[in-house]
Amino acid sequence: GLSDQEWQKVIDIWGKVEPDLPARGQEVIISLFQNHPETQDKFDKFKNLKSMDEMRSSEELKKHGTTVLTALGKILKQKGNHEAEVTPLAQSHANKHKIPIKYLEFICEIIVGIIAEKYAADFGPDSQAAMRKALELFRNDMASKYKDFGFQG
Ligand code: HNN
Repeated sequence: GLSDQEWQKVIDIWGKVEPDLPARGQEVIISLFQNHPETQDKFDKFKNLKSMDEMRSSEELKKHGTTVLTALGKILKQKGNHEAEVTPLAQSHANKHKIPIKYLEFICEIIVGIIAEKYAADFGPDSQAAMRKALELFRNDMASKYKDFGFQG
């Protein structure tokens, strides 16, 4: 797990990101689709978006980015006691959306990269390491739930 200090770093940086969730969420989803096109195929509602322009002007995509980062923020704020948040998410992402754990790795890496780019002054090496640990914990717990549900992930 993470130390109290590490969790504090995670909470602090998330506090900087939070006022900009729609913008950051949009960037995260677009970067995910651009760098890992196979992830876009998991969304019926976004399959039709081809060009960068179409992605940027999709209010639906921006809204989904906000949804994803809001869900992630709620999880991070639980500081590891996130069973109540993670279980339903693992359930839908395994059984309904069929999202491999690999895709969670992709998005976590993109999230760290975008925070580093946009909040460099507040996201030093220690904060970055703490955030990586928190995201890894989230992924591990998702993976363990996936197993319970019999989804290979
Ligand atoms: O659980 C649900 O189905 C509710 C909608 C939702 C939420 C709250 C989804 C979601 C959907 C349904 C979208 C809809 O119908 O509006 C789909 C198709 N996700 C996906 C697909 C892929 C996906 Mn995710 N999500 N999500 C959330 C919340 C959070 C969330 N999702 C994630 C990844 C990496 C992928 C693969 C492309 C993802 C993450 C990392 C998070 C943050 C905890």
